[in-house]
Amino acid sequence: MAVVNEDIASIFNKVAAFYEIKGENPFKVRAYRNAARTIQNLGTNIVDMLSQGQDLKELPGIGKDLEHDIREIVATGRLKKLENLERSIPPALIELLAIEGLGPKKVKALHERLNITSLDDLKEAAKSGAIEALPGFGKKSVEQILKGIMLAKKEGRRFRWAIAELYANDLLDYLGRIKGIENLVVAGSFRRKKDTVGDLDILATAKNWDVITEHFVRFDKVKFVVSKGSTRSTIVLKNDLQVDLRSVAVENYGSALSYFTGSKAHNIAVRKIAVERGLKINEYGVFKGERRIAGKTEEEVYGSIGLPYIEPELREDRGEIEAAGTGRLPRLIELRDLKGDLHCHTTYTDGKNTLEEMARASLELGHEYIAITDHSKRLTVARGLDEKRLRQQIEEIDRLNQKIKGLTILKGIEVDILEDGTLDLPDSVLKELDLVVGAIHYKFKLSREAQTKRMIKAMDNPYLNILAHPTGRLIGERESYEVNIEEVLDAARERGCFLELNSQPDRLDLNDVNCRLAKEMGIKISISTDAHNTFSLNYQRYGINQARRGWLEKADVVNARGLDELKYILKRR
Ligand code: DGT
Ligand code: CA
Ligand code: CA
Repeated sequence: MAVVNEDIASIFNKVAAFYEIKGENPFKVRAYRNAARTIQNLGTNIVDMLSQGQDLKELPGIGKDLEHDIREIVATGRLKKLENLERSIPPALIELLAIEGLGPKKVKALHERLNITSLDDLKEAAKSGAIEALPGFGKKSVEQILKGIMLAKKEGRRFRWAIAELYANDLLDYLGRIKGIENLVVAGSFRRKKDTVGDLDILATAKNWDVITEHFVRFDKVKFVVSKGSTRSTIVLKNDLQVDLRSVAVENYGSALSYFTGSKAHNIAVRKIAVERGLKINEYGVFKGERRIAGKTEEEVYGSIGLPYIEPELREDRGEIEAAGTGRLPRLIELRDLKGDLHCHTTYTDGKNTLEEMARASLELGHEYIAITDHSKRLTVARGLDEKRLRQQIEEIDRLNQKIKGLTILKGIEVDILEDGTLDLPDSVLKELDLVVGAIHYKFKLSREAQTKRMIKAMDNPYLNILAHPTGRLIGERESYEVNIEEVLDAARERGCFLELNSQPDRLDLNDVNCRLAKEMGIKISISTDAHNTFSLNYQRYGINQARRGWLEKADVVNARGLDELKYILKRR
């Protein structure tokens, strides 16, 4: 049974919680919790990293001991340390520990004095007044506990697309091996490549449906089975991701796929057109009165209402149906259109691979060029480059460009945008570079006005080519900063500046909607990885997903140009 990141994270979270209840050193508790978070958000399988011989200690917060634990989990699926801890504490207490406002001391007290071992016990005791009567608890903490219970039970957690993909691939692999499966596909927001997904909607056609269902509910990452039926089953995975599996008849496959791909708004708009044409569309097909006229493929379904096939990424009812009707659908950018990467880091700053390793990995991906854009000096935690070290890097790039054939390494920098909008390095150095990427790494909380001004001021510098991760969001962790994005886009267009679509799975910034806006305003986008190691040079595919959702075509993308053309457009003014 393959261990996934979520298994490791979940074990570490448990260790942290048990330590906490036992009153262990808070340092140890934090170390495990941080490690769990790092692993959960990784977007790369730890098992793959190990099999590729990568050093886990390069990951933030993973030291020698934690690496040792991870290797134990990967090798055995278990952690002895946790099992020893588990024997010493009632496991139900962990659930209580997750309630906001309930620390380990209180959980212990509730358990010992009121014998509370579940959320339901807790709720009952809170309502009956039993908790309020305990020393150390009052009206306020009871209120807080009740709110905490609600939060704990609240659904609505969403998963980054890249995380969902790990599980989706696993499931497809697993189900795909069953004899009798015909079609098998993940529909829903996953197929539309939305940046986050609420759950996975798997659609399958098969003759022996019972066998499939039995296999499905026995998937090794199942936490619990919600329902098991003849046409639909639902499970919740260990990481709390819900998965629906639906069976459809093979002749309905197209209409079911189109229905369950959504979005709901798109479906509604499609059905409206059907009604205008005297047709009815549902998951079972397209009907004219009682007669079924289409439904085997999605092309058939769209064709029945006079439309060409619409790519799933566009199905958000954002004008795609009108565009399809008038033959104006975009020809969406594809991964293979990208000729290089314009944002990455090396061991000169906080990258994990050397300049040469990054270059060779890029060559291997079939790139024509890669721009090295390490951090600038203000970012001291990343050992940002000052003039002197940047010049050393430039020299190394010159040497490597002689040595490595078939790839051009471009000289760049990810220069910090200072609080007043000036750049962290003088123009005299910037002008020697092939391109300058500018980014904000501090003072995220400026007023909307000040932040907008800061970015525009940065673009006033004629050497700034690309504004990196322009809104600063971290999916599920940090909102975008307050900024007037229309004003920033306007200023970018006036100044001949480009914006980045950062492909890190937790950034995807600009997002789909803003990419579309940029395109409509005539601003070009750089789909780059911000890779800090050779592996994440592969992340461009996540950026491509969002670019496609943002209607981008080849012509809208800076790094879909060949080297000569790129160099030409990088010369501002
Ligand atoms: P999610 O899971 O929140 O990321 O978003 P979706 O789009 O995957 O939504 P989900 O899982 O609730 O449903 C999957 C698809 O099923 C959805 O995209 C369209 C279709 N669907 C679900 N409910 C309805 C509905 O009430 N009406 C219509 N027309 N379609 C629906
Ligand atoms: Ca879904
Ligand atoms: Ca669903």
